[in-house]
Amino acid sequence: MNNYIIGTCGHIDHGKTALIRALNGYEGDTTKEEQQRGITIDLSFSNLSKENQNIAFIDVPGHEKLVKNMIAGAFSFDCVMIVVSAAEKIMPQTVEHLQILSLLGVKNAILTITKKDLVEESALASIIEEVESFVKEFDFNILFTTAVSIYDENSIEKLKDKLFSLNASTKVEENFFRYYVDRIFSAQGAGTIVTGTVLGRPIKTDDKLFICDIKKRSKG
Ligand SMILES: Nc1nc2c(ncn2[C@@H]2O[C@H](COP(=O)(O)OP(=O)(O)OP(=O)(O)O)[C@@H](O)[C@H]2O)c(=O)[nH]1
Ligand SMILES: [Mg+2]
Repeated sequence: MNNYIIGTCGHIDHGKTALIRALNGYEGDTTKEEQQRGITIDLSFSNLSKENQNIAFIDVPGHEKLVKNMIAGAFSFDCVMIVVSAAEKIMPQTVEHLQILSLLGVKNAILTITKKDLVEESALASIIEEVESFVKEFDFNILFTTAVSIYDENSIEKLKDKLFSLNASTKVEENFFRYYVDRIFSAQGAGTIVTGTVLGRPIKTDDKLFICDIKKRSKG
């Protein structure tokens, strides 16, 4: 199975969660608070698969106060789907998310202009151009740009086809060990023990690890 992780980013209400719902039928905003406020709060994980291809989606919140949750998701993106509403274009959290993703080293990007039904068809080309030229100021490798509306099934099907045509060679191959600490406990004689999830390059028994945050080498 060929796995590819695509994460969303973009300003609040620009249609990230609705786009994923249109692509795979998954409702990301499930908690009572999310539904009452009409915003995404927590990350959601869903997927779209065909034959031996699996596209995993991580949907992030756009609210300015929830940037921490966005960062938590962004760590594992192979590719970011930059979501920008045709009606509002570049907004503060569009910029903030692009800056964060650049800092995190995410390179591959898909630019999706959403809500195209809200603008005149004749204006769309110049909106796409304006947004694209802004995004190009960042150091992303833009795989493709597309304009969609959740009310235009054809545009969603076209996007799906493009997603499945992405080559797994665009997947980021990390050459370093990355470890998500899920649990932490202490044991007498051993000190602090952590367990978690390995991302990036695997390690072997007896390999030495340096923990950058505390500038110490691990034992064991
Ligand atoms: N007209 C129109 N409305 C849309 C489209 N896509 C999304 N919307 C509406 O825009 C609103 C916000 O959509 P969401 O998908 O929740 O936006 P979001 O980017 O996930 O928002 P946060 O996660 O809170 O940042 C909802 O009312 C959607 O129905 C579209 O293509 N056209
Ligand atoms: Mg959302």
